[in-house]
Amino acid sequence: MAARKTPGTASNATPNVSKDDLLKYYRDMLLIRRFEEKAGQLYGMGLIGGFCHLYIGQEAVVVGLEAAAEEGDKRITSYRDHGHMLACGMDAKGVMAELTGREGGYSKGKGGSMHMFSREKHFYGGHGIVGAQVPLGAGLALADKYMGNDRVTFTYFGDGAANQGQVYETYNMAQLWNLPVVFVIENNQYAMGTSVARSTKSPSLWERGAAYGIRGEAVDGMDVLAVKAAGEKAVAACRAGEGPYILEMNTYRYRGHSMSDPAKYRTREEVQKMREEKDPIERVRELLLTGNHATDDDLKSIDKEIKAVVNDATEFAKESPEPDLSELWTDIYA
Ligand SMILES: Cc1ncc(C[n+]2csc(CCOP(=O)(O)OP(=O)(O)O)c2C)c(N)n1
Ligand SMILES: [Mg+2]
Repeated sequence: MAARKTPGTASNATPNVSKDDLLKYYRDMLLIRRFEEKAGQLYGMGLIGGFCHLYIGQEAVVVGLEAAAEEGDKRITSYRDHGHMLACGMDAKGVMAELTGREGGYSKGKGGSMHMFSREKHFYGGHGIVGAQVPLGAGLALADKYMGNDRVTFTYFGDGAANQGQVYETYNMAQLWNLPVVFVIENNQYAMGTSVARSTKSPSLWERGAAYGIRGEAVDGMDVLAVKAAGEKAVAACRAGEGPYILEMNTYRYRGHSMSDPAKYRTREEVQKMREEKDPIERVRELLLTGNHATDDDLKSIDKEIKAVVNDATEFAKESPEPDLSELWTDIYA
């Protein structure tokens, strides 16, 4: 068995990539980073209630996989979901307004951080129960198989969720029925305050698929190009009718588990080292600069553009009213 992979361990050769693609990945990752920083600030100011799980540090995973996706492909994830929404093209305004509980939000201000959906972008949430989205993701893939199209579902879950029984029940059915689902394990090394080393006996999570005959691989989840290359391989297998595929993304979250995490289970130095040595946005920035694809000034103007998008989203959210009290009686099963 392969040794446990640390975040940032290379697993794929760098694929050829165009200047426009690099600029797009840079923009998309930066949008997530700046949006999440703003969400953290608004939470601190009391403008966001309930739970709020930031995605900062993990941006290359969704941006790389969205680069491997096609129109009509589906995605479903956990509560750490704002990055997934932005990466699949959902509007920053609607996401921010939902975080702040406003009428203009994706769930009319009644869902909050963990409960947003977009039929248009094929984004199926946003799930607060750890692992619950895994069988649902296989169900989405079953629907596509039943309809006879060649769509693929990306089903994201964490290293903590990967120890749940329902994940393995799902693996069994997905392989048995040959479902077009890419299981994406976002191994950010921690489940709340519990490190993978403390919770997990087997050295790599993707290899557990072998018990069901499911192929997979570990990927440097801090490298958007490696993520995209692995995503393309997985998606091609699914579209060719070869059944499910597991991608274990070795990544890292810089912030606490949620906004109320005192982070006593790891050192500041550990986080600092990851930020300095493996940051996914810095990596693309370097490629853009050293490849002479962009100048410092070009990147500064992209930064400005992204800040404006996030500020507009914040203004939109603040100006959007809270839902009317009568909304308490709508959109419910009763
Ligand atoms: C069934 C269930 N058990 C426990 C919790 C509380 N809980 C929320 S997140 C979490 C950790 C999950 O970690 P991981 O799967 O690694 O995802 P990450 O938060 O790192 O993205 C736990 C135990 C929950 N929401 N649902
Ligand atoms: Mg985790």
